[in-house]
Amino acid sequence: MRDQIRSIEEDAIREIGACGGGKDIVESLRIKYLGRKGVITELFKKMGSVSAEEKRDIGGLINSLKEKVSTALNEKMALAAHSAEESGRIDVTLPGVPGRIGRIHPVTKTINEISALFISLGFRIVEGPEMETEHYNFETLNIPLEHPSRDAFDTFYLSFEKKILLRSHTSPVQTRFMEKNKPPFAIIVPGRVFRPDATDASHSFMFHQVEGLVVGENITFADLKGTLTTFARQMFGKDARMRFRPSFFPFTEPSAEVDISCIVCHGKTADKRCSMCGGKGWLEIMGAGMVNPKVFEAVGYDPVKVTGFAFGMGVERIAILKYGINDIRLFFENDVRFLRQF
Ligand code: 2NL
Repeated sequence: MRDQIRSIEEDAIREIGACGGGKDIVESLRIKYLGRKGVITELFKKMGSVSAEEKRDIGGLINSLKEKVSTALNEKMALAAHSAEESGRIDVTLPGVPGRIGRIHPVTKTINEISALFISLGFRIVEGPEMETEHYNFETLNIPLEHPSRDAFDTFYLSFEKKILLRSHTSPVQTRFMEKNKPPFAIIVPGRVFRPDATDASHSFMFHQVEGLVVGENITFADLKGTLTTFARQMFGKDARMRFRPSFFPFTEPSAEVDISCIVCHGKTADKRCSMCGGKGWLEIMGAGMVNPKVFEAVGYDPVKVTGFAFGMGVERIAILKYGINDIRLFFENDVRFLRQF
């Protein structure tokens, strides 16, 4: 009896599995196995001749067989109901459903665009570690321990004892580069940076920077203005006007904030209702300056022989201005309704 149950199970599962037909054929299999005179129904009838002590076990085996066959038949029936043959409603000449294709993240896209532009001006791309030492993140950049500007950068320590932290700017990649290379050179350094800022529409504890550095003999502020003007006009439109405002960074002297004329109102009417600049007429796009001689000394360059200019921009800020985005958090929420617009 046990052997018979096992062999019926094998036959039934094989036969149902191999069945590729429509509802009628599946129904005929159901009658064959579970119908009033079906194979499994017949097994139940044989229970009368089973000894009293075997009845429980054998009964259980047949019930479980019935269960399995019935499940397999139901699945086949569901498939058959949907099959083209059965419904006759599928037009096989219709085009297929296209697969969903991923796309480049707007931050990556903006980094790629900025990089391509600087490459066309002769710059090389350099990258470096996101985990930094205090020495490279601060000391080589003329940000000593007691300097007030260190507060804005004093950032995520991975080990306070070992003085290792998440970099607050990509500048340390540039001082590392200077230690290993001789001028002249022009490099840009894109990458992720971390700062202890409270999150809101315009701040994030993690964002991306592109910094740039040009070092050689007789590099002047005129080179800085020419290079950054070329960059800004290609990025935001050839009619953009430039403004260089005096500013302060510990690693540059003199330093400047770089503005472009508003890309929405063009700064001509200074309309307070302008959605972009609010009537200021200008948009800040980056910070820049001539490399501070102290930085050159820290990496072993002679500041009498070489000069250079440097700049740094926030990638999200550039993308926000270029695409008219109103909240930096959108970049990091991974909502495809936002991401697929770029
Ligand atoms: C900003 C301002 C700036 C630099 C970054 C730099 C790097 C070296 C030497 C001197 Cl190795 N300067 N970088 C210079 C001026 C401004 O960034 O607001 N960034 C978001």
